[in-house]
Amino acid sequence: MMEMRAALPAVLAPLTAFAALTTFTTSGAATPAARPATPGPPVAGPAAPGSPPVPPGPGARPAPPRPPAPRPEPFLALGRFEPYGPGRPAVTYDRRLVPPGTLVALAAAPGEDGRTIVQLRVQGLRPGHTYGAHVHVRPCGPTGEHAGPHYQNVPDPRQPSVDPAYANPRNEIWLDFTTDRRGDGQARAQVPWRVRGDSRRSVVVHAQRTSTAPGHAGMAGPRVACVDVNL
Ligand SMILES: [Cu+2]
Repeated sequence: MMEMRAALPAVLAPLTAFAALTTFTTSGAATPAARPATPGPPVAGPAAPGSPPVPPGPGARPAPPRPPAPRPEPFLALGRFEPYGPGRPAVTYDRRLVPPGTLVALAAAPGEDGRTIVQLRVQGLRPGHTYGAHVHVRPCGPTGEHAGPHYQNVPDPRQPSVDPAYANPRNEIWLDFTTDRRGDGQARAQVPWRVRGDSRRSVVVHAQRTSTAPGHAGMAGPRVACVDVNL
């Protein structure tokens, strides 16, 4: 992922507004941004006037300071789609629709207000083509099926989920995009909830636009590429 620094400005340009919402690392590695430094223990100051210190009783211990709640971490990955290899964070399964070496940028921000924002940008895919894309429950693997089904905020009791009441862009994170004449495309999704549980997820790119029809909702054809994401 490190070799693409020269191309980063072009890939990142549309992410500027998104980046303004939060703080990202700009390293080439698909690692989450560093946590902000946690405050150290409070420093004892002088006692307030008129309040003499109360000596602790025998055996009494001061309550340990409560650790701050973990802050949601923003995520930014930049790289190239390549055929699957262990540890490779951006994988193509279809060289025709996602040629090896094409560029991808993926940003995700689990907002502290409970929202989740995900933004995807690609360069050099097939021109003038509409791709489906969604957050899936597991990371990328040797085949597209390894990513499992779509992540759903409210899980559909019937799987595979093709009911528009559950398989929709409000209960899932959809990132469909249509490429321009150069094969560049982008998508942004915002949902008013946070992804729960294991943070190792993926964005899977599909061959077609995502269907919303009953019995087909959420389906978008073969899985042609995958990018790991921490959400
Ligand atoms: Cu999908």
